[in-house]
Amino acid sequence: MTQHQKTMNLSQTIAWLREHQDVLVLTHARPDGDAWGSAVAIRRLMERLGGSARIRLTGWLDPMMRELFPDEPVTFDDPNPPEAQAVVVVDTSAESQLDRDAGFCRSMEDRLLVIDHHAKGDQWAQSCVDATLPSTTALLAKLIIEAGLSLDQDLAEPLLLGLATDTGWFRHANADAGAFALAGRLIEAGARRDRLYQATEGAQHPARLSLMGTALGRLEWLAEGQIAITGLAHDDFVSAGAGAEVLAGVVNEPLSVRGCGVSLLCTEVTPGLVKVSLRSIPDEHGCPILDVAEFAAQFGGGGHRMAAGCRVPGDLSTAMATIRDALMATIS
Ligand SMILES: [Mn+2]
Repeated sequence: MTQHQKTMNLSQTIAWLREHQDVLVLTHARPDGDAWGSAVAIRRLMERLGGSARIRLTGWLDPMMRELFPDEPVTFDDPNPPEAQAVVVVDTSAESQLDRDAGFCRSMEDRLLVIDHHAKGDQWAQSCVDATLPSTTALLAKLIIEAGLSLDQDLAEPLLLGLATDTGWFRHANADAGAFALAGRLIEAGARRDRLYQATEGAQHPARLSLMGTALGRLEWLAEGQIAITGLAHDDFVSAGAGAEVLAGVVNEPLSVRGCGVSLLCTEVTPGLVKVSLRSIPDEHGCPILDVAEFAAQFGGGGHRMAAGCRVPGDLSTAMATIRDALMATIS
């Protein structure tokens, strides 16, 4: 993973999009609200620019999120290798997050464009990355405006989905003045925030509460309560009858405790492989006590300063011991 050096500006990116037809839109495996919103928005943008695009997803997409845009042409977990004249990858530039499409993307690199807002990722021949923005959809909004298109409901709604979910519905530190200004513009353009909120926050799986209860019951506090860590083992998921997809946002819960600045949630969905989600919030000086993206990079992961992820091999207790040791070594 390397820091992005130079990327295409908005007008170069629009020019690239205008030049390419029959575009396949990819995003990271198990798309979240920003990934799905970005995929829908770029597909609709391509259509406005006179091209055509279709979306290919891998992993799992929340059915409620799918239902927000039910008419979008999407292939899901298609085992056949994709075919396309050109490719746009949204909301990630990390090869590892592209799962089994990573090799395909490298083979298409001369006809591939990455549009992303993550500070760390892999280098690509063509990319438009702005890590100062709270969501990939915020970058797409800039592109749409740059292209001289008006924001209408069809474009604004998927854009607001990504902006709202990546900012934790405007609660996280990345919900800056620009995020609120863009939200106002999108709502003015017809984006229905109540519909988006209901689909993302008001439609949880019952297993979420039982897994969350187990995870919160096991919370460990490190560094005098500044760091919270907990985990769920493979057996926990088996008995709950659900996977980690029902746990979105649960990692943030310990951050509601006074003095807690970092939270880690370890999940062993696949036996012997533990996925770690990391979150941090700024202290009184505006700095997180731990740059979680930097920490996750030790394990080949990545993300933002305040939200990151990585994978650690081993069963839950082995992986958590590894993480605990690394945490203590990092903050001491
Ligand atoms: Mn994002």
